[in-house]
Amino acid sequence: MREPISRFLGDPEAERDFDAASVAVLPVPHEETVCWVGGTARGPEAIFRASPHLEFYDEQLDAEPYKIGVWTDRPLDVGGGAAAVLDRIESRFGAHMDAGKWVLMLGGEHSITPGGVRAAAARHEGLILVQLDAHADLREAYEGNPWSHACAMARCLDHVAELRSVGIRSYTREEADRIAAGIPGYRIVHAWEMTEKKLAELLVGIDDKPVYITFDVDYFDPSFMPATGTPEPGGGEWYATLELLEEIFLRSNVVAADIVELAPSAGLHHCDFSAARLAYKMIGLLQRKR
Ligand SMILES: [Mn+2]
Repeated sequence: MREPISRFLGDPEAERDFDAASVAVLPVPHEETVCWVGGTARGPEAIFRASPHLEFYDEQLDAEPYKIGVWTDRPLDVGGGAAAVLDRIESRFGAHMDAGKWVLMLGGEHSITPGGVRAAAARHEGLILVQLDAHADLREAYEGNPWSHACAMARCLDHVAELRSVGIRSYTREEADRIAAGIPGYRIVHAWEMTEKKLAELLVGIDDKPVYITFDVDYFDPSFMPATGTPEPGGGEWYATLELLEEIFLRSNVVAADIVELAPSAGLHHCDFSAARLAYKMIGLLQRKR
């Protein structure tokens, strides 16, 4: 049994201490309301374990993103129920933002996102939430629980001015009715309509605005990312996704992000590696913007 790796990028030389770091990685191994296949509590650890095997040079960006300074927090205490966890996330996330850090939260299930969004929205007027996901997550409650991952975006809408959702390909009649009735500030690009034109429409009005990116890995096609609780066919592809992220980072002011719903599975270590690569790509895009 190998020792657990509790840091993103692992190698201490690839990190700086808290004061010198620009990025704070916040692991939140929260898993409570999963519907089918579990394992997201082990997501942060799996990403950490894969991350030292990344090439620290990014060949597309011609840069070494770790040089921005990446510090990893201790895993957040996820005891005491969802509401308590969200309060704890908001507090820790907010403290890192107040210390001038760009926060990257690693889940855990998607229900953690409202905690980070609350912290970011309190500090950035007019925050726009960009959601990459297979699921709309707009239920008011799921099995009586308003804090379920199936309600994550409904809870975020209480705090953000706008929500832009992309890659969506699964939701309920209730959510469809809600979308059809019109949600203020909401734009959706379904997975089957991810054309250049539609994606351009998705990003109208983001220029220079504060943005929080929530990245549910089930956004990706399950042929590429099978290690997630509810893998929906017909999802996003790697390079097109990087282009979309690049556009968002270049045009807006991305103030924080999260990557959620990785459910590490034996034999699918490429998924852990891909999630680590995604995290490192985001840090690289942040570094280039700065
Ligand atoms: Mn999802």
